Amino acid sequence: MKKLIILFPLILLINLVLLAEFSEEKEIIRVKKDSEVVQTIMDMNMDILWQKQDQIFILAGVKDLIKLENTGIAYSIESENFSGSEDRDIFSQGGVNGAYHSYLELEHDLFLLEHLYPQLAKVEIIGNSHEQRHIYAIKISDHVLQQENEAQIIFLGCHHAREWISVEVPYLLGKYLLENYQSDSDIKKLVNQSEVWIIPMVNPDGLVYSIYFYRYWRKNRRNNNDGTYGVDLNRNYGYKWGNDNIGSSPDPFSSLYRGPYAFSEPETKAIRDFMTGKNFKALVSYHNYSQIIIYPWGYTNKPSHLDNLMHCLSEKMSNLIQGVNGNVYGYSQAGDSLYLTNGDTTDWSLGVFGIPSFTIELPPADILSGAFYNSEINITPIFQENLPAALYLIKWVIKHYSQENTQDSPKNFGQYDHKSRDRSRK
Ligand code: 0X9
Ligand code: CA
Ligand code: ZN
Repeated sequence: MKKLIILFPLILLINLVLLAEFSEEKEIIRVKKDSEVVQTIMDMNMDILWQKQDQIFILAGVKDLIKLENTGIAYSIESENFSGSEDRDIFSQGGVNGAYHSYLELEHDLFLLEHLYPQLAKVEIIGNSHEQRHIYAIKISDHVLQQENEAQIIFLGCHHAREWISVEVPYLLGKYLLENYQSDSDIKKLVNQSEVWIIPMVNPDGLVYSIYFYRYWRKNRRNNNDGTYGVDLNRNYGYKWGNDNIGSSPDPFSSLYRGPYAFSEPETKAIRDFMTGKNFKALVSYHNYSQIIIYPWGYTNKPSHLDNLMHCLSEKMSNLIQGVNGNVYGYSQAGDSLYLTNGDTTDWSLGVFGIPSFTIELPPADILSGAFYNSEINITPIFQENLPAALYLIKWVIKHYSQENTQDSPKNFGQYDHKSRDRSRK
């Protein structure tokens, strides 16, 4: 009996340790969708992967499963059905994550670009992650070492660790501009008249963790000192941060944990300080998956003062993307269609700098087509289909902000101002 009494707390302790140990392993679960279930899941801020018809697929940790059990919502574990062949594919071409960039490979390749194109490319370290990895930016412009009065635009990738394709698209954009500068007069003109800044890997610690330990990791690797790790960097920006708990969580365990305060993370702080010293005129943040272009606001479904402009630019980009491989990328205001969130990059860049800002959710379209996985052979076509849209936006910032157009104040967007559109049309 005595033994049992000692044993009980011990078992409890072991269980707690095990729970903490495994708290980062998550399962893909499926629940039947009805309005009550949806509400419960939203309230719990669970990591929704995909919904269709009467089904919702969720990435759920131990704590989520316990909560679900308590609510009595029935679920089935589906993880095995999604450990797809795409995953095995990615290791086929060597390197730690196949043809995708690891942190060290990106570092190497960025410095290689600088080495090959010293007149046009300059690598900068804009900050360090929790685990002391560098956050790299590459500037692409003529007279790259000088600060000229040119239109600046920024492309970001990999806020979320598991979204590997979001590193490749901005990196390949930079490489393309450099490699085609001499031979393509249009590219030369773009590069000469603008400063393109690319930060392909905002979350290096998370990416490393996703490669070596847990493919579905989303957040950074802050030690939350309660057995959990990570802040969702796309909930940690300082505009309407923590506005409510819809799509953003105060719970460190959650995949959508927004951190203890706005810009608590070295990674988001690096972006903030970097952008504050510049004069960017547009921002694109690449994510995946969904094939959709979304623009602020995300914290509310009310339209912003740039709603018409961002709608028009998204429409144009969507058409350009579709023109390449026929893939359809939808577009709309984030809070209007996808889901409400707060503290994301684009709400901050619109809210603080007043610039058109876009989240481009790269392929695949849905979880059945691979969710966070894109086969290595799709890296190039995904980049290619996104190239004309990126070039279009670079052209747009040049057109609207070149010295010849200095009379254009950021609040006067000419044609876009007068276009009124029907917001109910989708
Ligand atoms: O939830 C996000 O951070 C983004 N989607 S993802 O699946 N890549 O995680 C979308 C952010 C879009 N912005 C807002 N909805 N505010
Ligand atoms: Ca220049
Ligand atoms: Zn993302």
